[in-house]
Amino acid sequence: MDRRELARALSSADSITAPTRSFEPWCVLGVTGSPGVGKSCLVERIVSHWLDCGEKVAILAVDPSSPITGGALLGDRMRMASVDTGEDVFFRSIATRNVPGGLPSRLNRMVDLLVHEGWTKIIIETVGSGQSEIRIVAVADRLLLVEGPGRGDVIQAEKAGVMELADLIVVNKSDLAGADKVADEIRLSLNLSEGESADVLLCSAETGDGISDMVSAIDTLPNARGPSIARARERLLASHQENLISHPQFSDVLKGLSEGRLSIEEALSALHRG
Ligand SMILES: Nc1nc2c(ncn2[C@@H]2O[C@H](COP(=O)(O)OP(=O)(O)OP(=O)(O)O)[C@@H](O)[C@H]2O)c(=O)[nH]1
Ligand SMILES: [Mg+2]
Repeated sequence: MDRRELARALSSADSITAPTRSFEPWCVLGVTGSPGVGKSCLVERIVSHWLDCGEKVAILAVDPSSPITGGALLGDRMRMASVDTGEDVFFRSIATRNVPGGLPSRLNRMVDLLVHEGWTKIIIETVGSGQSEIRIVAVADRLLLVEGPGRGDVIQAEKAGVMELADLIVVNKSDLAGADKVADEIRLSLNLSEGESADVLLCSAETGDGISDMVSAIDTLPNARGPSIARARERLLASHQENLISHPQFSDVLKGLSEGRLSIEEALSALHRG
């Protein structure tokens, strides 16, 4: 499949029939964090490390929050990089609009196709820490949470449960004041939670400080960490929800429920049949 065929196949993900990928070796890195923390800049750094190691890297940017910092710029940079590196980078941005409840399974199929087509590392970048973003990143084998100084949304990420899912947390923009403090706060709140917690590293996508440590931390993460349970849970919930939504009777049952003809129990049992 050439790049154009691949792009076309990815855009009709429902018809993808690639075999389910195996989980060894790991290949999908999820990158999440609030808008503007530097996810795309970090992704670019990670990509260039991996290219040096001979990987073929595909990047799926889910709903880049801003066309300037998120989608277009990264896309252009990646296209430029691919010219230098013999077409070993593939970039695609994906809108979450009009995919009610169905994005995680769609992403899964896209990843299966990319792996089948010989891409050895896939990065999924997504903004934010809400429930739907958690579902999206639960597709990934490893999850990087990016924070930044002076943002005050550390607590927010914690609330939404992203910290629990993350395998590694990096505080980017370590060249700016306040990054150390944010890292300390995160470590503190992780210490309060149960179980083995993720490492917290400082780095700067701007200066390159800490980047190679971050990449080797990603590459050498132990496979069976606590968060994989949390992530399995998200995967399970996402596919359960998708099964409900894609049930042929879904809209009828919804109508019955809204008109009071069905109770919740009746609605659920109707959707569990067939
Ligand atoms: N000082 C400093 N600025 C950075 C660093 N990393 C990224 N930036 C800047 O932060 C801004 C946002 O960077 P992006 O990589 O686009 O951030 P993002 O998280 O991908 O943003 P969205 O995709 O829009 O959510 C850009 O202006 C970058 O130049 C860093 O390490 N230090
Ligand atoms: Mg971005």
